[in-house]
Amino acid sequence: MSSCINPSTLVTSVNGFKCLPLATNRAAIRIMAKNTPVQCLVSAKYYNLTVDRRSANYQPSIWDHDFLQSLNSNYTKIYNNNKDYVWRKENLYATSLEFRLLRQHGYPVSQEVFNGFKDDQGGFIYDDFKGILSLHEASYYSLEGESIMEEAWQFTKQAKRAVELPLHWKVPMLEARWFIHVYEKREDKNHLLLELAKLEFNTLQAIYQEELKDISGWWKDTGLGEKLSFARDSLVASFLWSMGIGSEPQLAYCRRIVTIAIALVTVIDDIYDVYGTLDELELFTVGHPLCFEPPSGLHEIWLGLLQACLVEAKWYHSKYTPTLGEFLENGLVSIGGPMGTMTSYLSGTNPIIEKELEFLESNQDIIHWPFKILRLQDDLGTSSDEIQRGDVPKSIQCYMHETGASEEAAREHIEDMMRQMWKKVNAYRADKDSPLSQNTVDLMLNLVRMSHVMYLRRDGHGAQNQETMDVASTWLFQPIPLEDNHMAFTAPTADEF
Ligand code: LA6
Ligand code: MN
Ligand code: MN
Ligand code: MN
Ligand code: MN
Repeated sequence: MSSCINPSTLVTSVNGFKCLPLATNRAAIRIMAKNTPVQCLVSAKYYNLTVDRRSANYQPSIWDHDFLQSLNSNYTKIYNNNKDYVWRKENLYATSLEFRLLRQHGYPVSQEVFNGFKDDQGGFIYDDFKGILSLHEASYYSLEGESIMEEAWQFTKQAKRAVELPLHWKVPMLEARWFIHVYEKREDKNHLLLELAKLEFNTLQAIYQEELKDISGWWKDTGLGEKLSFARDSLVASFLWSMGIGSEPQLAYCRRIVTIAIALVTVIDDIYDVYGTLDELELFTVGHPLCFEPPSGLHEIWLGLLQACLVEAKWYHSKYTPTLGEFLENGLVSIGGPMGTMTSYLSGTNPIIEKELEFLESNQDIIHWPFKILRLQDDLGTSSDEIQRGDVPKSIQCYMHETGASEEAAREHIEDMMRQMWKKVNAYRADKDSPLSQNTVDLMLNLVRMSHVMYLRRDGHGAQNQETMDVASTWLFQPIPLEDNHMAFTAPTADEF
């Protein structure tokens, strides 16, 4: 029996204090209740017999019943006694940890412990990341109907989202859509501001929709989507890229040209990757001006792209695995870095500046960094499928081949490479002596940012997956519902501003 209630197996540590857990305690009491009566029974059958018995002269217990009942330790079931709300208010990390551990071990603890961290607007007060992380973990122990815990999860989800992809790597307009969604939930929101933001978003979306209808007509006329059954029909995805690269309403022409370029380069890439024989591809590369006619000035850029695709096809057919460095120098061209940048610059800048154009054409290492990020991000999202269907080794496989690293380690290394490359891009962005204007740098960086959106853990460009449909739906197809009383919306007077 004693092994059932061995105290050393029952004592649990909560916040550094030892205490008996409630549930186990009850179990021990049940066991004792079942066993002790057997020992206390005296049978009537032997009542009158005189028996010589030994005595150990045991003294009555020095701890009588009343004494035992009077026991009252400050450390008993400590979670109920801890009313130190000042300490709580100051330490979201410790409160969340306490909450999570108590619930993990089956103790009742109220969501009200977080009340001290709520501000007047219903948000959470925090001053460090550890606190948010701890609150996020705690929120997974919530029960149905616990609104504070639900708010805690919603709140920390935003932090999780921020860690997944930083603001600096996000496309500004897509982020605005998310922020409207978050801001709308705030109790202290400015209704007028919110309504204006929604109207602006919806108006821009309506402009995009008209443009897309128009380009879709052009695309249908080329017949490329239907005739080339082996190739991806990426018109809508290509249009999303163009929206990210040039969001402003006045950049309609830029969006049109960029969409066409990306839809075409996607088809061409499939010709090189999956369809053409090596002989056909060599002919196609040399004779490409016969196949389609890019505006003069873009000839060189397109030729460079086709040549880079051909290099990859040759590597594939000869079963050659380049080093990561070798792959990247070629891969930044085959992914369309220079082509995408030049196309968006020429179609989205007015007037075109000779000095800028020369710099973009100069093919210097300094403008290779954003293109390398584009290539690395594409590989992170697409290379699992590519290797499966047969394709040239991409960054991940080149690095694995070069260093013997596992795929997981290679992916981690490549994510770190992207972050290091962004440091180069940041330095370039801040360089006052750069020949590129802020607008031009933004076009280029938004191309990179779109790659983070499209290829975050998946192939959002080529495979028509749920994530891309969600992006298309929230950004391009679904207007944001206005507030119920939007009919009462009237333009503010000058005084109100
Ligand atoms: C990427 O596909 C592709 F085709 C694009 C058009 C990406 C977008 C290009 C821009 C924005 P895939 P590969 C210029 O992953 O074969 O098949 O180079 O490209 O890895
Ligand atoms: Mn491809
Ligand atoms: Mn390719
Ligand atoms: Mn280079
Ligand atoms: Mn790819």
